Amino acid sequence: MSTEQHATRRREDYRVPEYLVEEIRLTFQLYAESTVVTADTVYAVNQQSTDCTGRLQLSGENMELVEVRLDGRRLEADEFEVSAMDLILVPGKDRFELQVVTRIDPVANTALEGLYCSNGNYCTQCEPEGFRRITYFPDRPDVLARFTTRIEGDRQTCPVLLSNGNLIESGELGNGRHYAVWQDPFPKPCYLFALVAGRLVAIDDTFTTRSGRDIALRIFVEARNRDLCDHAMRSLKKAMQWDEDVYGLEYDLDVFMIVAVDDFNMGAMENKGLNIFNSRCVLASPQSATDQDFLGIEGVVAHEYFHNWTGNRVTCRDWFQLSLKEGLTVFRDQEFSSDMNSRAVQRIDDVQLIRNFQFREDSGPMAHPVRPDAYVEINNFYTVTVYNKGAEVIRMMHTLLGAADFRKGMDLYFARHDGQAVTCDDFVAAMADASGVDLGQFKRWYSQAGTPVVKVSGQWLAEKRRYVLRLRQSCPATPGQDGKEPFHIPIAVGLLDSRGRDMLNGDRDGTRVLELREREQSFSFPDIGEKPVLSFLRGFSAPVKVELDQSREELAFLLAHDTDLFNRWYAASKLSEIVVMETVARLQANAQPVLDSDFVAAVRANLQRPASDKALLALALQLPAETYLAQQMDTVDPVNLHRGREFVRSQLSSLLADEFRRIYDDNNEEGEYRITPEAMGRRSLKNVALAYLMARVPTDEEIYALCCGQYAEAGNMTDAIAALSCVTRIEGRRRQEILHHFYTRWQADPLVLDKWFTLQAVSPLADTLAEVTRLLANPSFSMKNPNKVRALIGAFCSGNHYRFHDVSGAGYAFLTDRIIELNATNPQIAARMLSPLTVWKRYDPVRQDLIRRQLERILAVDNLSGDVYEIARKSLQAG
Ligand code: B3K
Ligand code: ZN
Repeated sequence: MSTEQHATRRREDYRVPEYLVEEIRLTFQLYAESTVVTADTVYAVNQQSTDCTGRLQLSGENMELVEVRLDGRRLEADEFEVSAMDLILVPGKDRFELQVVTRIDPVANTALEGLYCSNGNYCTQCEPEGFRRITYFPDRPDVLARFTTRIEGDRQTCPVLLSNGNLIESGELGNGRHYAVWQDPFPKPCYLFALVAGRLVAIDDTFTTRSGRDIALRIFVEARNRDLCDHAMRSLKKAMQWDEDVYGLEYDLDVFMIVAVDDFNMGAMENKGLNIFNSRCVLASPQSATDQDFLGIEGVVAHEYFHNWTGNRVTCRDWFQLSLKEGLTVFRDQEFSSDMNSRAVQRIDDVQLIRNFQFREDSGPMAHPVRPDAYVEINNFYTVTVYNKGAEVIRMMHTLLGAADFRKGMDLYFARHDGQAVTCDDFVAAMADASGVDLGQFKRWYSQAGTPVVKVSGQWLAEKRRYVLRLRQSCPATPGQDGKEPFHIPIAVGLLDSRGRDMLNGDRDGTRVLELREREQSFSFPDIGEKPVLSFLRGFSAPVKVELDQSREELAFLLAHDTDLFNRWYAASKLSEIVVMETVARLQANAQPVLDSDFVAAVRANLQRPASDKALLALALQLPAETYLAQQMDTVDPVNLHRGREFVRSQLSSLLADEFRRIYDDNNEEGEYRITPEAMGRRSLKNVALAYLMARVPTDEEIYALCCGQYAEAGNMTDAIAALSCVTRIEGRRRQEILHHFYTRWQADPLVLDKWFTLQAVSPLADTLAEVTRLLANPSFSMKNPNKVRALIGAFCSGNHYRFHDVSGAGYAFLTDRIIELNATNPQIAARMLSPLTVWKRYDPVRQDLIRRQLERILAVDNLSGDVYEIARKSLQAG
């Protein structure tokens, strides 16, 4: 397909809309393959607009236009222009009502944007540009309208008919059909519109707001899932309470609804008053969900709920401002989860995501600023940069302003912009105005892509009793941005004395926040009477890479003593990184690998120390992921990387077998299953110990039996999956038996089967690709279901670095075949799957060549979607 069809949109081209919408009344006559949508819309010229073309341009895609009426008069074919992407007419008046009738086919809609069917139920996904697949409309977030929605459907197959707002009418239509009318009093952009119809049951609860209003809470699921909603409901109520307590924000409608559907492109969607969720982010029981699933559900339910204020009441002016709502809402859900669970564990998880994925994105061909300047397909910009780096940007403002002034900034933001569509500049202005802090330079975080590097050197001047810290910042070039201006970076530091006590009395318990603004800057600390150990970037106070020469002794000291729990983990992770990379280097030089005995001693000491926080110990014991370590190599060598990491794992396993066994036994008591931070921490420590015990080469028979016993007796999914995951890494008959057992036990539960697919896809065994290929034909697998695609194909290609990058190139060809297939059915998912191929320049010439050829094969496909085109094209251009 030619480049013109994939036009680039630019932030600088923004124009205010020429027409605004006062109200829209929608009528849906639902039929599986031929749904008729009548949209009656009142338009008025926007007084703010300086454009006076007189043309009304409405977006529309993938539907049949039945008729158009202007103030009741049916327009002739020559009175409007209709193309594959829009409908244009000249209304000739400043205020008018337009009726547009369209016909759509929800069953054929495999892209899962607009109105589609999932398991026989109707649902919608309109963000960012799905509403244009329902009717012709100004599908942009700065056109806010009051919506009234009438749904007509079959009573038998669609007893439940839902849309945004409040139910104002319902009744019978004859012929076995019925209707419901919903009205949303809050003006909203069309991306927040939602409709759900189907055979669903509701789980009900209520929440009383602090001003005393009773809100009806309802979670809709298929009847078979009725018992799996308690955790989601509890999470919702906690989120509602938290938003009142921390931000003073109350819910605004009388009812809040969540619907779970199986086929969904992402996690969930914050439609006003009617959130639609991937069932993966709602359904849970101890038997079928892991601790991570429970935490994930709590976080996503909260995230979507928090959008009601940050996203819905105050929305984005245009899609370049996506981080306005996403970065802020991710920050809010992270803080919520920190308050509900362990703050340090939450921070480590969030930072791992940044380091493993966002840093990688920032160093590849798709690198873009938190507020991008241009895109071909906006769906490609729902990224870890916009979401998670965006959240780090908000977090840095929180650090610079302090909690109290940050809250003042939020209050001012809502006071100024409630009911408006605004920009990231508006948000920062509210923060700056409320606090008096100058955030001018800080705003570069929104406009400059790439991960800044901070080079650190510290010196203790004994005779002056002074410690001096020299910092130098730089940022590598990214596509379209060669030179970068210095960032305003909050750097939290501590200095520890030889007994591990904080020497600074900073604003936060021995922590001082330095503000690095220049390319080079020195900071001086008086009254430092002994040589301190530097604890740098506490809590990961900025999303930067740190270059700091710290000896193993210093890292081991920090691991044992740092008062900042995050930095204890960081020291552990840095220490393991050094040791694994050393092993990899020896393997590359064909030298015999040896494990550093000081490292073993540090790990042993860590295991012997009384663990106050078991979850933290479990995290500190885990070696960095191969995808993270790969980023530390000049030329990635997947084979030696894997072997080196496995060598360290198996050595630790045999050298510390007794310690791991003791930890396992001490933490194996499983009474009634609880999802408290303590219980989760205990399970994760026990299961990390099990994984180490099972990493011994050759496998210890007694341990193998222990592991199989844990699988057979597990009363919860966390323990079952942990054991199964160890077993799937070891070849043999028992592996097949136990996998078969799991499949048979859970055949009827698609979410649990996703785990089964993933475990096989991430196995390091040699025939994994052959197994993954066979699994494509498993009756429980479907290319139409995004969860299955992610669980099997995504897990192999993004989660199995070693086998995916096999030098035969078979993994690359496999992925390319799948992408080409998905391009025709679900372009959004196809484009997501491309990500492991984008970083091809980081590999050796042989692999580079193999990947490049696959990218070229993708670009040669007829009818290539804009989604896939943009990523494949940018990846190749980087070459
Ligand atoms: N806002 C939605 C994401 C929509 C993605 C469209 N490709 C979910 C969320 O971030 O809350
Ligand atoms: Zn969001």
